[in-house]
Amino acid sequence: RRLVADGRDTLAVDERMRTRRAEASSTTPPLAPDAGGNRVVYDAQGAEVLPGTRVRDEDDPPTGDAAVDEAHDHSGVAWDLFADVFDRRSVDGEGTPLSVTVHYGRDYDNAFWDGTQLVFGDGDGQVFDRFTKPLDVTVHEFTHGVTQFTAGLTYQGQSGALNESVSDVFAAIAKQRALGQSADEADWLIGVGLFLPDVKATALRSMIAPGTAYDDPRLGRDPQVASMDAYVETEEDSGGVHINSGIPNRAFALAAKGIGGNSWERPGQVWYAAITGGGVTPSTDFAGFARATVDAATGLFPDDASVAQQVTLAWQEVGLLL
Ligand code: ASN
Ligand code: ZN
Repeated sequence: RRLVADGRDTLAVDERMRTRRAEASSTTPPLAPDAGGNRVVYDAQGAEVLPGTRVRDEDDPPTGDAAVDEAHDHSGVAWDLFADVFDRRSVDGEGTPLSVTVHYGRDYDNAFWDGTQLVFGDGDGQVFDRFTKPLDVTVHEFTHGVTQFTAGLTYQGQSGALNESVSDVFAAIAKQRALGQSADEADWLIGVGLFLPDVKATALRSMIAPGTAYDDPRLGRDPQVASMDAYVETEEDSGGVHINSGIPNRAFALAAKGIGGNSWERPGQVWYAAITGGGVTPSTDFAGFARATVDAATGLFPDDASVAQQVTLAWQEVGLLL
């Protein structure tokens, strides 16, 4: 399906979107069967060479390869989240086809956005299962693409931790929307299902309780921090981008719960407006990002001051805007 990209008639597109919304409000299937816009999945066949061999186009049927089919389905959910909820087509907002490579490397324990495409390892089969398996991991990586084309947050220190956090925020939003869970019903975990069963890990990260996702001899303990008083200064991990992202992650989870309802509605609109509205730039720090979200909340909901108030309270809870 080549949505808007090749200019196919928009009536048909509108009709499909309406159908999808109706389905979501009634039975809320975890994955809409017609998810996605214009995806191309490639197979690296265990090499670390990109993009690899083209194996599944947008309109092709399932291949029977779990990683290929999960990558197709989950990147479709990411595409649809941004298209249907935030009116954004693909990572660049221009509907550019999305390339996704699976079976990258051998026992490869990661997934990433390389600046142009998504890439997924198969995991080592001892600790990590396939990185295509959890929906939210794919949405996290997709959102790195969105951030690159919008706020452009530099992947180092506080701006890097914000880049990481924005990816977790939209990952959580996508998961909650797929499950039909409100902010209060959600588990706020990222990467459930990524770890193999005997690993002492519930997930990769917890947005509501950063630092509590795992504690296993093979992994160590979840190093994420939950507030500014615990901010970690380090040279590793691009200045602790996956550690300090716990701080803005928790701010979003608290804001969403404080605002109430579904995270993909008012809270998601506020965070999306912040990253696309010009108030967040490549060098924005935590305090600047916090102000941008409060400004976005005020701008989007001028008649309901409680939204900006809940956003402010959430940031104060993690040690910002004090
Ligand atoms: N999975 C990691 C991430 O998206 C890969 C990386 O970029 N370090 O944050
Ligand atoms: Zn990331």
